Amino acid sequence: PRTYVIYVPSVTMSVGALASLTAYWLVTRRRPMQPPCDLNAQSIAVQGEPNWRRSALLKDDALLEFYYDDTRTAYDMFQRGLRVAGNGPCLGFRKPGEPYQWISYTEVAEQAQVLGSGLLGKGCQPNPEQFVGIFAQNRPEWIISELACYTFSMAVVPLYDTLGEEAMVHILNLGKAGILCSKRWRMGKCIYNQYTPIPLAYNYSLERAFLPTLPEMCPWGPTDNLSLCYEMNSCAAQSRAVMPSSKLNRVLFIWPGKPKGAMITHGNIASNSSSVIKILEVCSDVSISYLPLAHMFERMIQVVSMFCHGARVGFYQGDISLLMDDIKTLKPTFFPVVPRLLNRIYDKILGSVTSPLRRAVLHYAVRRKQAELSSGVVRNNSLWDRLVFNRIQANLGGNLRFILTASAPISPTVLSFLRATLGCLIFEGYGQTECTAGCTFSMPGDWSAGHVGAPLPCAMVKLVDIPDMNYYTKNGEGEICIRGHSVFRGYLKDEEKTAEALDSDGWLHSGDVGQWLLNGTLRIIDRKKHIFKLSQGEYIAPERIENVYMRCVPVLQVFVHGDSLKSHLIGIVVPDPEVFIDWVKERGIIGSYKELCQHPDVKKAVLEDMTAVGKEAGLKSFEQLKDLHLHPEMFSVSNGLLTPTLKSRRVDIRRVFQEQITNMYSTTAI
Ligand SMILES: *[C@@H]1O[C@H](CO)[C@@H](O)[C@H](O)[C@H]1NC(C)=O
Ligand SMILES: *[C@@H]1O[C@H](CO)[C@@H](O)[C@H](O)[C@H]1NC(C)=O
Ligand SMILES: *[C@@H]1O[C@H](CO)[C@@H](O)[C@H](O)[C@H]1NC(C)=O
Ligand SMILES: *[C@@H]1O[C@H](CO)[C@@H](O)[C@H](O)[C@H]1NC(C)=O
Ligand SMILES: CC(=O)N[C@H]1CO[C@H](CO)[C@@H](O)[C@@H]1O
Repeated sequence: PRTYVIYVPSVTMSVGALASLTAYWLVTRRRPMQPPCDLNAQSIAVQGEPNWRRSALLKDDALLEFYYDDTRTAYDMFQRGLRVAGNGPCLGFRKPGEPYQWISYTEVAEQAQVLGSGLLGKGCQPNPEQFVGIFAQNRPEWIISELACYTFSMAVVPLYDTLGEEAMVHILNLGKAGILCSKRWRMGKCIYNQYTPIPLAYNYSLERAFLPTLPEMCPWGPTDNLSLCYEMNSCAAQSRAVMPSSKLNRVLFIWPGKPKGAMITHGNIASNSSSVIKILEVCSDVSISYLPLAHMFERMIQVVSMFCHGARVGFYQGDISLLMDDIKTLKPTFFPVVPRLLNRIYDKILGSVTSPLRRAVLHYAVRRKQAELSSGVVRNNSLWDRLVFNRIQANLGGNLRFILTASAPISPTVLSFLRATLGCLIFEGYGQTECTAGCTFSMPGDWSAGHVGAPLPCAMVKLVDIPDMNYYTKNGEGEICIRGHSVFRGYLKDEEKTAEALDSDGWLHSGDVGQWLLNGTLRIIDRKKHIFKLSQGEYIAPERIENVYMRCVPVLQVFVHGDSLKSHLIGIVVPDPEVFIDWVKERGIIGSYKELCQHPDVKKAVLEDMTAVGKEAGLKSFEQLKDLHLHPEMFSVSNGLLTPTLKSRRVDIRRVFQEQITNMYSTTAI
């Protein structure tokens, strides 16, 4: 199910054929999409400050707080969907090889109320100080549990296993949370054993809690007496009146890898999502849920464009290798993605075209479509779609209207290629949990790549100088700071970290370095804290890795480099002149210091030694260098590669070794 088949018939054109094709083109050519604002001026300077900008979609400096007057919380948004769709399908799930089954909006709302009443019966308090952890895979029950909390003003703490046990227990303890946990998750048991102030439901199978199979026992459907529903139903003797969350009530999100709970309010959610609604001005009707619900990005997409409009969300079967099959069955119109997945689709498409002729046709077709795109035409019914691309589109269900990519940068090549081949709108967003996932978003009609669009209407973006790194706002570069309705309220019970992230004027300091482009869009150019993500989403702290490698005998200095477009690390190593020649001699190679630095076998020996040391020190495989360049000259203050405090000037090292870095990435297999 995961192979992409590309069908490229050889095209022989007679004059007659050309004429009929031209006629066909005239009929099917779509009018270019009208962008919502001038694409050469997508953001506007605030108070005459060119580095402080807001969306060009706003009339003035007043930021957008909500879109519909009656939807100021995530609860309101669901209620709006309920009014629009009523008994229409809301949440979908499927068993292997079967079609999707749907739970309606009405059922979801009822189940949420029963579950919420049950939580109260179990001792939870109906107020925003009550936290409820949800620890399960993406499933309808996740959404129902979440809505149950919002129905009674409780705060939700999404948990996921890569957070680590310690972080989870820490956060749960901070909030004395109740916890709803799926039995299937191994980690659930550990958490349950360590942490039990309000053990809500470990022994109940969240998986099967609500499936409508035994209506006489419980109308919303348990299948056995250990089911959550049964338990909740008996606790909830009678269902309680709803006490919905208010705008300022919290929803907690945990910062990946660190035990910090970001306090997001319902107002934050309403603002970010309304911004996106405002930009898209489209309402999509089927989406697939497979990205972890504990990540803000995925949560927002669902609350937002989906529930608020009464749309459907289908869940994958829980196995990422079956995702493509789920997509083909569900035929989503909206597909939220992370760049890694788009990269995989791109590789698959290219990999499936082996003959040179087909490849030439594919590339030619892509260029034709890209030319159309640059004039604003997005379609899937051009001649080239018929000939080449519709087969590819069919593998993604054939109904896609738009794709949203976020969470890491995507390579412009991949983005432009897929915009052409998939024939649907692909938007790129930039943001982080602390600003409710969204900060900037690419404008419809702007199909250029290499930037992350303009500020969303709910927030302003300002750049500030970073003298250490040579970024100055006078050059249009600096740290990206965000202020507005989508910015969070701080970290839970952690004033110090909160003060680091939020300054006294309410600006969130993102740690990313950005650059304003002339047309008012933002480009991400660097990272302030020396932490970055690899393309598979792993966080890398290069200095920690460098400290490990410094223990290697032949290594004097080392610089670890990675890139969020790449999946592995490479390095620049300065060998220790004192020991290097002897160390290499022991391995049977003789030469001068400079010669040895160029010797491929020497490089291999150094890399092996470093890998062994790294392994011993507990570096994970993705934290190990996969290639390196041996450099015979020390990094020093005088050659500008060290700071006066003898720290690496990372930006400068990267610049000086750009050529070697590019070479290493082009030769190391991934
Ligand atoms: C859960 O089940 C285990 C054994 O299966 C039992 O020891 C424990 O008391 C149960 N917990 C609750 C809350 O029912
Ligand atoms: C649950 O079901 C089992 C067998 O299906 C039965 O033995 C047990 O008594 C039931 N427990 C309750 C509380 O109904
Ligand atoms: C083209 O896109 C529309 C939605 O915009 C969709 O309904 C249709 O099925 C798509 N066609 C193909 C061949 O993908
Ligand atoms: C905006 O500017 C960038 C950088 O100059 C460019 O790559 C991009 O194509 C521009 N976008 C539009 C829509 O002109
Ligand atoms: C779609 C959504 O609701 N949240 C978005 C907020 O904005 C950013 C774009 O900047 C998106 O990436 C988020 O998904």
